[in-house]
Amino acid sequence: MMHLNEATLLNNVRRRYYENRIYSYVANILIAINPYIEIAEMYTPETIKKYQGKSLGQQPPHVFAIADKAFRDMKVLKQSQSIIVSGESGAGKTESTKHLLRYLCYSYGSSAGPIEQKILDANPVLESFGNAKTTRNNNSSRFGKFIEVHFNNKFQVVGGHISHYLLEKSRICSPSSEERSYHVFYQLMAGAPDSLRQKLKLTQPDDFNYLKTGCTRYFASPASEKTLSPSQKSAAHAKQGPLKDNLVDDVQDFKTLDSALSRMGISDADKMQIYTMVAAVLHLGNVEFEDDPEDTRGGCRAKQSGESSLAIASTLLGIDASELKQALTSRVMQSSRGGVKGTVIMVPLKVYEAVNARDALAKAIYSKLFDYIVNRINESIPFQASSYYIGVLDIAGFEFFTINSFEQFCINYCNEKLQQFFNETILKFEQEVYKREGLNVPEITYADNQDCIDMIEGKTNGIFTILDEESKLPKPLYTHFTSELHTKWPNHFRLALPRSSRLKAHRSIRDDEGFLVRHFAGAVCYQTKQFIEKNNDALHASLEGIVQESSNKLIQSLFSTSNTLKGKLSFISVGNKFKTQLAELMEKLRQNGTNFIRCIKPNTRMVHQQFDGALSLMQLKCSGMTVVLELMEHGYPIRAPFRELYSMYQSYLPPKMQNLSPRLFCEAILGSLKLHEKDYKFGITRLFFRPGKYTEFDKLIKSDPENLKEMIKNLSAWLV
Ligand code: AD9
Ligand code: MG
Repeated sequence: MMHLNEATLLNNVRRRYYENRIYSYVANILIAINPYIEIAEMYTPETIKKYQGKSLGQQPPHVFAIADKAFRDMKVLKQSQSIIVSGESGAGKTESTKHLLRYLCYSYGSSAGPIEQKILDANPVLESFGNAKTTRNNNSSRFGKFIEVHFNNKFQVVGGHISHYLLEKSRICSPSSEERSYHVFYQLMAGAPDSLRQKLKLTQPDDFNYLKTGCTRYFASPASEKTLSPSQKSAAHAKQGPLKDNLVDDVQDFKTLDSALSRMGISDADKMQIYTMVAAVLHLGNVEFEDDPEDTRGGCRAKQSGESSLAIASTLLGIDASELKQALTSRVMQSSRGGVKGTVIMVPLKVYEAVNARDALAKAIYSKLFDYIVNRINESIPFQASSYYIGVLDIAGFEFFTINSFEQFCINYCNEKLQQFFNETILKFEQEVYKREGLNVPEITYADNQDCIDMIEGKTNGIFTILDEESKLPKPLYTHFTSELHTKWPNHFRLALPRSSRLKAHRSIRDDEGFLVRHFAGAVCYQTKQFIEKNNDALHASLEGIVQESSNKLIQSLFSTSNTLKGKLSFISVGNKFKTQLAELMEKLRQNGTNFIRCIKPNTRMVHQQFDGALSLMQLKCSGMTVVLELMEHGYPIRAPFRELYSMYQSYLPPKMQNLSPRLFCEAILGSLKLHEKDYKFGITRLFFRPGKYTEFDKLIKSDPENLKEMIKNLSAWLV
């Protein structure tokens, strides 16, 4: 491109997108536009072969080219590599990740084939338990992951490792009306054999409180619909017919899940335990509560109508039904007077407290099950023989919705860190190119976001710390937390009150109900209402106690490692855990070589061949691409190897002048044109131009015959 700026970049990717050329490069960064259609020839084994061992640019831009670059860099530099895939929900991160893994396993697998199969099998398993239909994506990952493919010293795949981040828990108990809970719930109901469904007492999604707030339809392909039983079919059609998505099909996906689990070495008995936990969560959700008129202290009791669900849930969880009932409707506390521990007392819970306890238990079971599954996957792909690895990061991009809560806060914090890393890396890369090419260019600087990161993660007054401190108070209040925040960060550029004048959508938020953060990608207003609950992962002690004593071995082991102190109200901070995980991840990223893929969603309707310019530009901005452009603007953004320029312009010169070496050819031309010396620089292998100057150069030669004549005259003199 002759000019490199926001407008030309947008226009270029748009034109390419309409020609089904969904991949483009800016420097070494791959931009991938979601085509929303299978472009089959793009991912065939033949295409994979074309990219093997080729350097970037030898073949058209492709996600495979990035995978191969990472592999070659690992081999040559003897350094592990990361591929950071980012983009908003539905932009194509997970699909790109799958293509990367397939490429690596297919191209550089060892003779121990089953290992690669297991690495690839991890995907359907993770997607069953961690993906859901949302309004933005029918197969949306509700967790972040870093998948490492490990290689031995002969650079063959020997194993893998998955780290996962921030599974969205609110979805387990209350998916919103257009969305679904995690796929596995529907897959079990639509695809499990009758005997299994009977054993787990699973009927239809509509029969379960945790599913019926959301969209209860199955995903079905025309083929799989035939295998649904009549009752499932009528459930599926009850609202608006089965959901259609080429890539998601609940009946088929259950089969895929089940066989992937088996191939991973998970026994039938273990699989049964896993499915049992999933069903238990649903039955638990059907236990409802009402005020207990006989309780003088205003407590509640489980509703009669939910008795059978309570019985089923306790059987599945391996705990006694009456103990479960008691733990859900009351909490054990130890009175203490003057520091001396007194008697244990039972405090009855109000209806809303019992509901919270039930939901907390369901969330804890499901999220620990998810941890367990990731562990089992990791056990099946050990990597003792590893020398290096290529890690692929698939994590949500910057988010701002009408209402933003703790989840968005965590993900945007993560994106601040990744953005900082991106800037550092790209800047370093640019400067390395200049150095390698022997250009004497002064240091380039860029807008730093360290102040925003400090405000969020700082040890003493960081937002996470203030939140944790609030949670440790006897009566934590989100309004108090919010005021504390504003008191501790007065007049800070990054933090503001959510004034209605600033953000129309937040008119309903009072000053003590929220805060506004000016992130690198824009200002986001956070509603703090659920920050305290969402930041606390602990169960109350009585509940923790009974699950730890479950007769079900899996449940027992899932809860045994918990750091809850018996008999004490404990607090496990989600924010703090994420902060630590992220620090570990950043450490890995800093040690590795880095490659970036920016995924762009061309429209919100999830359709083929429709490019919304404003939407796409916004994403290019949020992914830091425009910062890259700015960065390059300060340097020499347009560069071309001498031999390339030679072949492009050779024909404009008289034949006797054409047999110069490419470098001499370039020097001769530049020397005879009237370009300012500041506008270009000669590197060792290529010519660098200041922004806009290449166009001038091109025009001088091509579109002005007088100029060309003059140049040739000068050139003759120059050559003499
Ligand atoms: V989320 O943050 O997990 O909600 P992702 O992961 O960014 O999101 P995903 O990869 O799941 O998005 O892509 C969304 C959908 O776009 C897929 O289900 C496909 O239907 C479609 N897609 C994405 N990339 C491609 C592609 N390269 N070719 C064809 C694609 N379809
Ligand atoms: Mg995804």
